[in-house]
Amino acid sequence: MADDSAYPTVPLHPMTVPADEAEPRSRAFHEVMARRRTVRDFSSRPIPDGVVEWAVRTAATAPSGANVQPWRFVVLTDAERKRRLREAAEAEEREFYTRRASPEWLDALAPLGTDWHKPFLEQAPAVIVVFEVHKGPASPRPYYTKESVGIAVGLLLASLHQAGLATLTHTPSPMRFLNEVCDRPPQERASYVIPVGYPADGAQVPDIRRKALEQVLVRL
Ligand code: IYR
Repeated sequence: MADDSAYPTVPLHPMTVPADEAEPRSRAFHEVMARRRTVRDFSSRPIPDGVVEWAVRTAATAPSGANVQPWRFVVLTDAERKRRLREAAEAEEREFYTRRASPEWLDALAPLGTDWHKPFLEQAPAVIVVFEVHKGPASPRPYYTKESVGIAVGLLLASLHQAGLATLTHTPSPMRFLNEVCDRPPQERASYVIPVGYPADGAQVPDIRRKALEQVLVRL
């Protein structure tokens, strides 16, 4: 096909999956992903070298509005830094659970058994804080920022999960304190705090179910 477009292009090297392998591969991927659970109880067992870096590389393959790639991933492993993170997050969360959250919101959270205590922020060997990068001295205006960063985080969680690591998508609110804890400039705005590690021995998770396909899929 002749390339007469007005912008530079390169050939696509598509994934080639034989048609008869597409469904079994999709099913196998589902079986891996369906075993992911949000974990709140972490072991101190170290994360093997390179896994977090590969997961961040994978996250950074996400599509983004105008290809601005408006994300920053800050990985905290230092004990003192994690202690500061926990202290600041617990102060916000105490406000949330005792004042800010509506009774309706607290009811919705009841099956998860969460409260303002966040020991996992120190127990997990690494905590990844994900920032949206907004317009600033060295960063262009992003588009569809929340969507772009959300997709990247989905890929991050999938990569860590397939490597055998557990994650928690934690959302302290408000998150401004994270700029100071993570030494980030004001155009960066934290949107996820993700402890990563192996689950503690005997870790328990809430007895909750995923919706069935018929509840989430509409075919027209
Ligand atoms: N940010 C609080 C509350 C919380 C909110 C939702 I929505 C959850 O799914 C879980 C927790 C916390 O992290 O405890």
